[in-house]
Amino acid sequence: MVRPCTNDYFKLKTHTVVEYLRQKLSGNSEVNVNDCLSNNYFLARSKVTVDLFNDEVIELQHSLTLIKGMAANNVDRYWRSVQEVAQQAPFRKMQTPGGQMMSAEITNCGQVGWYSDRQGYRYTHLDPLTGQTWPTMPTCLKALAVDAATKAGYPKFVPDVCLINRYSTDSKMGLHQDRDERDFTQPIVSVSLGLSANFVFAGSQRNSPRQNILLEHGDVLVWGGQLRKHFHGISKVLPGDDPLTGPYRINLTFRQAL
Ligand SMILES: O=C(O)CCC(=O)C(=O)O
Repeated sequence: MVRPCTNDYFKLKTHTVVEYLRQKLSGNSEVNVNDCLSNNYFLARSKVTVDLFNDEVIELQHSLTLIKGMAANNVDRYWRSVQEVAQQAPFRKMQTPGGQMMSAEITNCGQVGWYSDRQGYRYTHLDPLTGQTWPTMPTCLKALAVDAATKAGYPKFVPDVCLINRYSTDSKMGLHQDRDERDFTQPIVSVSLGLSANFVFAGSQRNSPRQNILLEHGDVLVWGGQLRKHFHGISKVLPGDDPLTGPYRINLTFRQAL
């Protein structure tokens, strides 16, 4: 079902203005009204559909799809699974090849895990911290990623890794490309839980024009196709105390790496 244009426009406009005010009030000095207005314009031009499961599927650009609140439904199961993974493979800070510490804490589940240290960015079969294989990807998390990818037009996506980022409110993630995978025809599926964040989506160059996308609890963002290697990052996590995750934002990034 495609919603009538005027409703979409009104709803998205209201949403954007409310979020702008929320970000301002919570001290996000980086947010500016032009970003919000252009985001609003951009959103107003997006195609919004509501599928059979009542998920709101917003095509922000061709190959960049936001599924609002999709993960909020079974979130207790997802959250339990994240905690079980973290018991076996604890969150830890990783180093960039250049020697800087990343500010988000990271773990993984799946056939491989994404890892970074002075030797470079790569996928490993064993967790260097524990010496064990990475925990198996929980079935419910894999199913969520496959469903989201299918809704976004990638029915063949089978993730073999889920990178889990844990952000406190002073964590960020600089603009980067995901390019350690073998098959760039497969998309990225990114799930947000807990505190909201400003996700920055740029182009094929680091200095390409940027789009700010507010990611809230339960949102799932999928990108692929021509945008698969576009630069992206997290500029700000909004302060708060989330009922599920407390002072953290959790991001689950599913990829087909092998
Ligand atoms: O936290 C996010 O939403 C983005 C994470 C990300 O870009 C990554 O892990 O490569």
